[in-house]
Amino acid sequence: MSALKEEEIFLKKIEEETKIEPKDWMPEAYRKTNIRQISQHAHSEIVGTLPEGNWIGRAPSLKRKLILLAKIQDEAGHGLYLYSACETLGITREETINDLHSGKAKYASIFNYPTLTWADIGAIGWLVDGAAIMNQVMLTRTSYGPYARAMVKICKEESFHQRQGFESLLVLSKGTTEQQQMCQDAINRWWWPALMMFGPKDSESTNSDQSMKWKIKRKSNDELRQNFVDMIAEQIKFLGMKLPDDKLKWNNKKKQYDWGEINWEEFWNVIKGNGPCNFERVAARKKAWENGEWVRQAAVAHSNKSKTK
Ligand code: BYC
Repeated sequence: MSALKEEEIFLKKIEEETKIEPKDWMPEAYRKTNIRQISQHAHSEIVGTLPEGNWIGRAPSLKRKLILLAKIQDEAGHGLYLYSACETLGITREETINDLHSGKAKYASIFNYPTLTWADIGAIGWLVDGAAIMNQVMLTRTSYGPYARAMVKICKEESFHQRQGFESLLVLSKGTTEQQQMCQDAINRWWWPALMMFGPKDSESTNSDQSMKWKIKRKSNDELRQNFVDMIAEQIKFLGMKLPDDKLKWNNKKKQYDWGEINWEEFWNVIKGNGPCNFERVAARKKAWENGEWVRQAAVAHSNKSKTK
C-alpha cells in the first residue's frame, strides 16, 4: 500500500475516534511524539516517588505510613505500565531510561521541589495528584490505544491519592495552630508549582497544535490549568485555608476564577535542570539503576534457563 493511502487510513481513524494500535501504520512524527510524552510521563511517575519516599520513615502514624506506602507503590506501577506502553512504539526500556539519565528526556517539573514537612505529603496528594488527574482524565481518550488504556487504571488510583491527600490536610487544618500553619505553608509552596505541571501557556507550547490535531491531547495546557484552578478554589474552602494568590476571584461573567500570573522564569529554569532538587533526583535514579543491575542480570539468566528447558 502506498504511504499516501496509509496516511489517509490513519487520519480517518483519528477522525472517527478509532484507536491507533501498535501494529497500525502511523506517521513517524506521531510515533515520536507519543514516545516523548509517554516516556516523560513514565519518568515523572517514577521520579515522583522520590519526594514522597522522603517521608516513609517519618510518617506520623502506622495508618499514614501504610497509605503513603500504598500510594508510592501505585506510582511505581504507573511508571511500569507507561514504560510498557512506550515499548509498543518500538523503543526499548533501556533507551528510554538512558534518555532520562542523560537529561535528554524531561520529567514533571514539580518533582524538583523538596518535601520539607509532613503537610507536603498531603499537599502533593491533593494538588499534585489533583493536577495529574485533570490532565490524565483527558488522556483516557488519547488516540494511541495502549496509552489510553493505561490511563483508565491510573486515573482510578490517582483519585484515591487525591482524596487521601485532601483528608490528610483536612486533619491538619482542624488541628493545633502549629499544624494549621504547617498546612498553609505547604499549600503556599506547592500551589504555583502545581499550576506549572500543565506546561507552558498555550502561546508558548511547541507541541500542542500537532498533538491536538492527532488527538493525543484533547484540551490545551491553559484550558486544563483553568479547570484545575476552578476546582481547587472551591475545595480549599472546606479546609479553611487560602491559596497564595491575591488575584484569585470568581468572575461571574466568565463563570470561572480569575487568578494571578505564574512565574514563568522559574518554570523554564526548573525544566532546564536548575530547580532546587534536579541534580539530586537524577542522581537518585542513576544510583537505583546501577544498584538494580544484578536483578536485571538474574532475570535475564532465569529467562534464558527457562527457554533451554
Ligand atoms: N515539566 O509543548 P508543550 C504524577 C515540556 S506524575 C517538565 O506544551 P506537551 C505523580 C514539554 O515536555 C504525572 N517539562 O509540551 C507521580 C516540552 O518539552 P519537549 C505526570 C514540561 O507535551 C508521583 C516543552 O516543555 N503527568 O501524577 O504538548 C507522585 C513544551 O511544552 C512540563 C504527565 O506526565 C512540565 N510540567 O504538553 C504524585 C502527563 N510542561 O518534550 C503524582 C503527560 C511542559 O518538547 N504529559 N514541559 O522537550 C502531558 O500531558 C504533556 O506532555 C504536558 C506538556 C501537558 C505535560
